[in-house]
Amino acid sequence: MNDCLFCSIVSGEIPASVRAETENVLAFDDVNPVAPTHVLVIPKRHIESAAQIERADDELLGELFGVAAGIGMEINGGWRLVSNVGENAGQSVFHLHFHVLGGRTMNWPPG
Ligand code: DGP
Repeated sequence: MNDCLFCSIVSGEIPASVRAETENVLAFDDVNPVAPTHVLVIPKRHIESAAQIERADDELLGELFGVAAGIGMEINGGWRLVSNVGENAGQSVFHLHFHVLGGRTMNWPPG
């Protein structure tokens, strides 16, 4: 999609520190980390947010969660998986992404 930051990372137009890649999924370090490990896991195909996931995406979702869990399981002490949907939740990039966060104690409820 034109003008999408994460599509530009997928195409290589914008550089990123890639942590994992599969056929349909890319994982890279968040440019503004809020935890010692802060990796973004995205589908290479443009999907606006978790609200736009469809049943036809079941296999893609499995791939996304598989990559996220692979990163998370390397973090000692546990990890958190977050996807912000919409502006009130703090979504700032409108290309579906899961934050894998770990390496510090997390608070609940989140702010
Ligand atoms: P969210 O606010 O949930 O939509 O998360 C978007 C995240 O994307 C935010 O934590 C910062 C990150 N981000 C924004 N621009 C870039 C970029 O150019 N490169 C990388 N690696 N991450 C970015």
